[in-house]
Amino acid sequence: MIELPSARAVLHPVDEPFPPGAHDTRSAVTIGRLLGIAVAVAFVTGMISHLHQHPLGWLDLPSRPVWGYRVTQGLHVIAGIAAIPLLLAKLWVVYRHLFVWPPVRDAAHAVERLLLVPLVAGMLFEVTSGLLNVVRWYPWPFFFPRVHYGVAWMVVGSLAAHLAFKWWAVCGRIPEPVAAQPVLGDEPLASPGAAGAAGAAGAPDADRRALLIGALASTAAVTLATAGQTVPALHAISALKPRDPLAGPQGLAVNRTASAAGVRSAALDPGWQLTLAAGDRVTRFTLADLVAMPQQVARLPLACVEGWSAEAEWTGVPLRALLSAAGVPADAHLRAVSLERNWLYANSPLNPAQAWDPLTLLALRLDGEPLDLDHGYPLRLIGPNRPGVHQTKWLERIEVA
Ligand code: HEM
Ligand code: HEM
Ligand SMILES: Nc1nc2c(c(=O)[nH]1)N[C@H]1C(S)=C(S)[C@@H](COP(=O)(O)O)O[C@H]1N2
Ligand SMILES: [Mo]
Repeated sequence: MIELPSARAVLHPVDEPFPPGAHDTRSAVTIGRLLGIAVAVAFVTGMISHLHQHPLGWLDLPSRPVWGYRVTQGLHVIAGIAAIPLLLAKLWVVYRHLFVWPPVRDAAHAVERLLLVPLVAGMLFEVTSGLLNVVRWYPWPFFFPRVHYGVAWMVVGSLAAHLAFKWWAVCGRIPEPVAAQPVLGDEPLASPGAAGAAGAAGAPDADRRALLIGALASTAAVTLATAGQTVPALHAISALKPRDPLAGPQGLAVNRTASAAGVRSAALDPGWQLTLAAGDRVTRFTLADLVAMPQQVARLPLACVEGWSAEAEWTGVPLRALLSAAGVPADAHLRAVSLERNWLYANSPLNPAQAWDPLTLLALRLDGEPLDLDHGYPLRLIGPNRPGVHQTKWLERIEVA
């Protein structure tokens, strides 16, 4: 009779032991903590971005600090990219736990293992979809931010469960049946430090250190290579910046050109006017009217949701000057509307704090020169602490929402 190898021997061939240190609980916790920090930063900053773009009726975000969105969304993409090597390192450390035998010990273990599916799949989805968005490749039919947002909750929920289960296990509340012990030189969860005593081959501390150094070095490398799209001090050394924020007309990147937006002739029309509509009170301003008004100069960042940002000097009419001239109520929520049509980012909301902030400008000039057509000529909105998608170009109307 031919003897078949046991399932366990197939999954864990006995003659291929893993280096003990790089796959033990301590490594899982060390890499897990770093990954946990990156996910926490990405989650919190992602929620802030969501609140900017989907304002709650009862919570108006402040218009300060000026650099608020630049920092939070810059951090989002930095933490998200840093999570990629950390996630790979974490999966490398723990993957053979996925093949323990028997696969399920009891009901609690079944739930724990089931929740690894949304955790691992969700993390892989978040980093893939986020990265593809940043490099502006949209291979899917769905609206990226909505799915990325939903999966963020799924990841954080299943991560909380993962941490609860690990904490429970590490605290020894789950008796570890012998058959379910991690295999091959690994140490039992409840007694970190046992691997050395088990007499396994290799030096666990050196393995662990090598793993940690490798993970930290690759995380630092991807961060330094990309973060220069938002951190000015890294601009020169970030060779793999997804976007160069300084490359474009007037030394500033362009997200969508006037031609792509289909606004060239409307924007260049000498009869262009800005309409301010508050109920049935409608006021119109020609370009000459706006140029003749007192001008305000402000250094403000343009901070794209995709994580690139740059500061520039903007000159224009403070929106509040027009609002008070037209008698718009101080508690009104407004909408800035572009000449552009049928596009998600052709208009943007302004809450009262943003509308009346003295730095919220209807900008006519960029770095001292008239706006380039691609930067929103004849008139664009630029305000403090706003996502780039809300810095509406080629303005046509400001209306009470
Ligand atoms: C998105 C983040 C994370 C993912 C995708 C992830 C994934 C995994 C997977 C697939 C396993 C193997 C299955 C198992 O042992 O149950 C595991 C084990 C483990 N994880 Fe995580 N994890 C994450 C975050 C964390 C964090 C933040 C910590 C703690 C600081 C942590 C601590 C652990 C521990 C202690 C183990 C058991 C390792 C062992 O028994 O040797 N994990 N993780
Ligand atoms: C690590 C886990 C991650 C979590 C928990 C997370 C979470 C979020 C959340 C909640 C949002 C707000 C979505 C909305 O406005 O409805 C968001 C937006 C965004 N995330 Fe992430 N994210 C993660 C990773 C990443 C990565 C790795 C990248 C890129 C490398 C990335 C890039 C983006 C971008 C570009 C947006 C803006 C989308 C838009 O408004 O158009 N994210 N993220
Ligand atoms: N009308 C209109 N305004 C717009 C956009 C757009 O697509 N249409 N893109 C926004 C986005 S996503 C960003 S990041 C900024 C970029 O401004 P810039 O092209 O002048 O750099 O413009 C914003 N204003
Ligand atoms: Mo943007």
